[in-house]
Amino acid sequence: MKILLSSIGVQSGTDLQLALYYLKSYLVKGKNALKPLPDVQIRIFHEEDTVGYISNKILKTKPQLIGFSCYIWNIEHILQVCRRIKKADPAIFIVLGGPEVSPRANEILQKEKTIDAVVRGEGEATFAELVSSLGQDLSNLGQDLSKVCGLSYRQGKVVVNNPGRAQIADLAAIPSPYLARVVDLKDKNIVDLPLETTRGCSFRCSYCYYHKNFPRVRYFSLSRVEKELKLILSSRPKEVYLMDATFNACLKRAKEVLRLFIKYNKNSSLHVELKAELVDEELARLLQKANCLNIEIGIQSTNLKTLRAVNRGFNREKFKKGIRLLNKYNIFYEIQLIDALPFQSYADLLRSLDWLYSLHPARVTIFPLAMLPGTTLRERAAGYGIIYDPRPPYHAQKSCAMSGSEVLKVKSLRFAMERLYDSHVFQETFFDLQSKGKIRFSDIFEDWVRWESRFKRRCQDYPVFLNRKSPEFLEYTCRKRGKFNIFKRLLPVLKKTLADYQAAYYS
Ligand code: B12
Ligand code: SF4
Repeated sequence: MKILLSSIGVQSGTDLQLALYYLKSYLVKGKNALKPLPDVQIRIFHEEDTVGYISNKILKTKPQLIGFSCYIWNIEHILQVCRRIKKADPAIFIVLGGPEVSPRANEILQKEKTIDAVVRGEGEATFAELVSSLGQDLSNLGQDLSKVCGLSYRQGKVVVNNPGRAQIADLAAIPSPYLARVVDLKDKNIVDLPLETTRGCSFRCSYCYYHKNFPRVRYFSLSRVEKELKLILSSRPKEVYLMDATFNACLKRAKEVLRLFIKYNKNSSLHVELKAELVDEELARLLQKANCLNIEIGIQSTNLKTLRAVNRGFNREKFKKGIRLLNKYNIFYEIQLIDALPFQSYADLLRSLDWLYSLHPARVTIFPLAMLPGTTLRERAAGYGIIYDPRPPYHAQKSCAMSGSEVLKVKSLRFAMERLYDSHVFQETFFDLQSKGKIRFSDIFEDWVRWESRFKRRCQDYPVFLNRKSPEFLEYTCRKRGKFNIFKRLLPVLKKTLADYQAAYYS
């Protein structure tokens, strides 16, 4: 059978969609490989590619079955491509899989007559059984698919949802796409490489879907991880992106993986998601040595009522200690908050910012709350007064605690954080305003949001324009807070930073 596995990537994402390579490895390599071997190609598109372009490219490969990997960022685009493809060639069997469609399988099959089946949850075994049930050249099409656990499909006008499938007990059953040479590491278009060292999450955050797809934590053996790292690092990718939910959930293992990374690293950087509370001195040192340049730390909120409502733990003192250690080793990381979570008011967000910036973080950002299909929070949305866009990315528009205009204001706040902190031009002045002028960080941001709203200019060099205007903002906030003497004290420092910045970037 001729199979095409495809997806549409997101600009900020990885060049390689790991899910598709796992599916292919499982079909054609290892002990579960199908006989006779199907012809499996992988083709990944970009978000800027048009529906026409993608459909034409796919149709040219003359597939009999297409499997699309679906996420919040590509589902709408993929459904349009499916409609175009099915219109051009109704004989092609189209299967969807991925975290966006797993919880929506029934709804999608009801609405989209172009989709023949949806694989729910972990894909490798279900997809292989589906392909094998359909038979060589789709010769068994119309056969009974009711035995394929984890599959939803249309039989005539009825949508059938088969029982779910238990997760693969031993991850060794899935051949590594790297070690099995399914990934072409010489491909110059692949500059960053994704890798799973574990699958699943033991936490149960109510806004998250990942733990629903993979409820139990399973580990790939360390010897396999070592072989994978040795191989992929020898191809000198720019970055290795670990897909593990909380990389340091098991501290001992995280350190072992870092040691392996350090051992084989030639010149790559590492990307991980961490829990700050679980960072100790040795981990921080290893992260630095491993050239870990991209660390995501989800805190989501510092409001205990909010955290309880979304089923997340938080230990303020341990968090502070973890951040101090990352700072001590000069490691770059991003602390992530989410805006309209249950009980989280705009004022709560500002309080969180006051506390987080007092830790001198590398970077803080606020994400919009996405009410993901299949999550507990989405089921309970009404109870928290959360109104959200029914279309992806399902952003919350308001809640009992945060009004619609406050949700919109968070966007401006996020921009203020970028300009006043992340860009570094104002960072020193920002800390001085707080320590010498006794102005709260959150008041500085609030003043900036009001001050910035007067400018109509939104051209490409707007950030440069705002940098130039930053002394005016300093005066504005100092006057507003009755601290004009502080303005006079801080102005020379800001002017010098601006001059240095301009010299560095425009000389
Ligand atoms: C890497 C990543 C990203 C990358 C991009 C991904 C990429 N490859 O380029 C970045 C950082 C950009 C990103 C961003 C976001 N992400 Co993200 N991300 C991930 C992450 C960590 C890894 C995805 C992955 O490859 N996993 C490994 C593969 C093997 O697992 P899988 O994708 O689930 O695939 C398995 C099954 O789903 C199934 N399957 C998948 N595809 C197919 C196809 C077929 C045909 C079949 C049969 C089966 C099948 O089989 C696979 C193997 O078992 C996941 C969490 C996770 N660890 O999975 C979240 C995740 C995908 N992200 C999520 C979200 C919500 C986001 C954001 C909205 C978060 C935000 N803060 O704003 C943004 C959106 C970006 C945007 N611009 O719209 C959600 C998606 C939920 C959904 N409905 O799609 C996830 C699941 C995390 C979560 N909390 O629930 N993300
Ligand atoms: S948000 Fe992260 S820690 Fe929480 S359940 Fe999802 S993957 Fe696990």
